[in-house]
Amino acid sequence: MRQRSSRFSAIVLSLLVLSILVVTAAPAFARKPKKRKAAAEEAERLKRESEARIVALYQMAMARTNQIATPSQPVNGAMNDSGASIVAPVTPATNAQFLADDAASVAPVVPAAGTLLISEFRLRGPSGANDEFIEIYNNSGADHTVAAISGSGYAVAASDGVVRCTIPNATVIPAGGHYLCANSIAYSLSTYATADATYTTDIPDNAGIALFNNNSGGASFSLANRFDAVGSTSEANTLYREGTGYPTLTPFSINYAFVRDECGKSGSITTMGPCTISTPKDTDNNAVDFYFVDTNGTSAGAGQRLGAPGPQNLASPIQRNSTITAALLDSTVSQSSPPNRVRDFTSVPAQNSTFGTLSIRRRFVNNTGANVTRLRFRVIDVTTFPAPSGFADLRPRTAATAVAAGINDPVTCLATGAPTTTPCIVTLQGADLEGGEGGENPSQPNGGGFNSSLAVGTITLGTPLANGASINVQFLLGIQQTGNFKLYVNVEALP
Ligand SMILES: [Ca+2]
Ligand SMILES: [Ca+2]
Ligand SMILES: [Ca+2]
Repeated sequence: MRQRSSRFSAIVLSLLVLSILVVTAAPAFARKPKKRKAAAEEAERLKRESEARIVALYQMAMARTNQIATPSQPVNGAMNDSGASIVAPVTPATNAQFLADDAASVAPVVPAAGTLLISEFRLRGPSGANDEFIEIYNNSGADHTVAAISGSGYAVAASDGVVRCTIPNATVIPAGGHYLCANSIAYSLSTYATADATYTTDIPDNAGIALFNNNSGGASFSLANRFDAVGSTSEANTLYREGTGYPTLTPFSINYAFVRDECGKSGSITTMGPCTISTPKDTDNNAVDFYFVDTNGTSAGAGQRLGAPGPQNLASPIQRNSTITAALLDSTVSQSSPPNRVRDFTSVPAQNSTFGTLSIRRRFVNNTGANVTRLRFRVIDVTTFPAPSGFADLRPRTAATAVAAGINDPVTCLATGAPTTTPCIVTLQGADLEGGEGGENPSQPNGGGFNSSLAVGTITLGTPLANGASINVQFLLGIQQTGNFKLYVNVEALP
């Protein structure tokens, strides 16, 4: 086996931002001043709502051991929000100047396929065959109010045609937000995210599932009425899968999930370079849109990579890459140098750090325009188990609070330093692997991986991060194998 020195070097961190601004125009009503004012207010509201999500990703690292590289070239790449579309609200016809033929039928508004997606699911878990959840994601770019074409809501159904969950009419799923459906008999991740709706009828392993714009069932469960579907290659009913389906899974009761790709590399451990997306991918081909993760890096027939389930519900933090931005802790030195990155060679095998750790430090700025009451980061791309030789095997861990001295960055010092002028000392909050240590769920005894989340526990409703304020965060990565590495995260925050 090749001997590796464990000196990480060369690094890159670039913050890539591409913003897309889409403005929808509201109809102008010119009859009366009062109506003009209302129209102007409506136009402003629509404009605000339709500011498209800006996509930002951090290239946190790409490093090589065994050599000290010169400061790396930033890896640049365009980002695009390929899954999003802007849906303008339907304007009520209350300002019509005359009435059309009363007898004319009005076609019902049928929500389009892709507006809502099944973004993550599993049909079994550590608590057995009923340890199931199905996560729905609002991909429309605007808040979505549930309005079924028939029945009392939208339906999550399995390929037996039986409704498992109804998302009730009038439910508002925020733009980029989620809705969580789970089997209450054995769902084991309620400490991570409680279900918004529950059911008790098991869904068989590898069966297809779909989301429809009604819960009437029968002929109303049709392709035309379907938002999205995901099933395995062994699912016979094409209504309940997209493409040929994901590879059939050997059923083990492990802590697994199928997760929609949010980076654009379909869960590849070895594909380096920037992510091309940062929201769930939907090419209507389950096999490439989803990848398999579990907390032991198990090979169960549908791909193998260390990671964790991450169910999200109506109250979960929402991706805020565009408004919570990252900066180097100290921009006067390279991103591969302390205090921006610190390599510790101390071997601690019991903490998944046989070859030591890598600490990555960043300052995050709240530009959301409001208090942030919850902040966490989701790993959407990482080199981890089972990384082949030449690629680092990284295990995101819970980081402790730390202090960094000798900061010469005037912005960091002004925002967070003591004193507020250079040189200053700053405190770093440790990003906490959600689940993982301490018997939490999902337990990640091997450390985190794909789809794991890391929280900043000091930001709460009672102690929010004010608009314009900064917080310094330390990410800690255990190293089980040295080599080239990458780490991309999405910012998730409330509100
Ligand atoms: Ca099941
Ligand atoms: Ca789809
Ligand atoms: Ca999720």
